[in-house]
Amino acid sequence: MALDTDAFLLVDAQVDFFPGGALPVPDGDAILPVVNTLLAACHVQEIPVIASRDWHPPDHASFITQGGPWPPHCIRGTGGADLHPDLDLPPVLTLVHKATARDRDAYSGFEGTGLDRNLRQRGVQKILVAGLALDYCVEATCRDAVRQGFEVSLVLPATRAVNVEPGDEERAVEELRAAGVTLLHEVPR
Ligand code: VGL
Ligand code: ZN
Repeated sequence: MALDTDAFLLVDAQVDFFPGGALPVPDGDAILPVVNTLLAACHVQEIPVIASRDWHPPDHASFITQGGPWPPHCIRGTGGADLHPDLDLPPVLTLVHKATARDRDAYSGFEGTGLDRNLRQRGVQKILVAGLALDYCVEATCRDAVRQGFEVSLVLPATRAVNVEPGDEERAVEELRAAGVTLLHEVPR
């Protein structure tokens, strides 16, 4: 089976969100081979790849040091904000930077990035989504994509949840299903 999509959106697959990083998603490493399989299929089928990056200033409002909920992570320009080095990224990659302003957080890759316009300009209707973290930025990005009128499929083996509270993952999956996101339990290829 070929990938039935117009674009692949890889959400925040950054060093800080993998085990050993500043805000590690448990078992996050498990997505790497799956995402690489998807990237290979995109290459063969000439499907555009967009990667979002959480891209915070050093004193971002979401950091514990500023009274926010998260340990400092994905500080713009640092190694922790890089995409994971084991990703087989394509030579042409569209990067989207979000949550770049000090005073406000943004979980969705559509928030203040122009991603919506970028996708529409390319005639994209269907989006395939993967990345970290399922219960935060992946969820928010999928919801916004649906809201903007895109057909959204989420590749479950290519995402993992932080699970700050037990059950967050199940809640996120159920809410995405209810929002109209197609949940793929296997890697389409
Ligand atoms: C994220 C928490 C804080 C994410 C970003 O990418 O899911 N989570 N910043
Ligand atoms: Zn963040």
